[in-house]
Amino acid sequence: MTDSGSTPVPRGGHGRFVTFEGGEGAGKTTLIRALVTELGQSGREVVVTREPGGTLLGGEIRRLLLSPDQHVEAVAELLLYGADRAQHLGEVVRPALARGAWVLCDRHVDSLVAYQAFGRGLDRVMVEQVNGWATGGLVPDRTLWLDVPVAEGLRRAGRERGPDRLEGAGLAFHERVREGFVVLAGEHASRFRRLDGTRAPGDVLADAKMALADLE
Ligand code: T5A
Repeated sequence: MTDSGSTPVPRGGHGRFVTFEGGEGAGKTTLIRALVTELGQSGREVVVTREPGGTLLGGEIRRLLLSPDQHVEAVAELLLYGADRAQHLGEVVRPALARGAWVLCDRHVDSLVAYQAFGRGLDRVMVEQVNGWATGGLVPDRTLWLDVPVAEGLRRAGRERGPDRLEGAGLAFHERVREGFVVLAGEHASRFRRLDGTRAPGDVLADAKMALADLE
């Protein structure tokens, strides 16, 4: 799918671009792992990737962005996420879609709006522009938003390791991020599906499969 007016993206076969969004520790990685097994059973190619960090260049950007010791200006942060995304779309996502693969991407454009516009308070138009430059107008076919209460997500995320730079940004910041996802889900109702991330992993997987059924 492309936004009207942008360059059409060549897509072969039945390529599908599915993104997973939500606050910290929402269970995206856990869900994606379970979905790969299910989706791969039909013999289709499934590509699992993430932002930031889905490429070699992106891995370096991710390290800089998430290091708790690194001070990053808000606009620099915005542009680094944008740079990661542009590289990732060109190197991984577009080629996979052109081959007809399903691409499961842990975070994408909606994280930029939720974190950098709603969370950091950067101008939303500027944030959307960065997304537009980075993606060239490519829009996910479906976005699964795993919604969990902020405190629960932070508790889960911090259980196995100390907080990274964004996880340590404070409760009020993460409440604004969640509000961003609420707004985005309303604005993009045709591609967004809200999943209750507090349900057991097996139930979240069943909900996700239902939310993707019409893309098959
Ligand atoms: N960011 C990213 C921006 O600010 N702008 C952007 O444009 C982009 C793309 C990325 C950071 O960058 C920010 C957002 C982030 O702060 P990250 O490490 O990729 O950093 O952060 P997360 O995506 O939040 O990764 P997490 O690993 O913290 O969260 P997940 O993947 O959502 O959660 P997951 O699956 O690892 O699960 C976390 C824990 O919860 C348990 C798991 O076992 C695990 O212990 N769990 C459940 N427990 C109970 N019930 C369930 N249903 C569970 N599912 C998982």
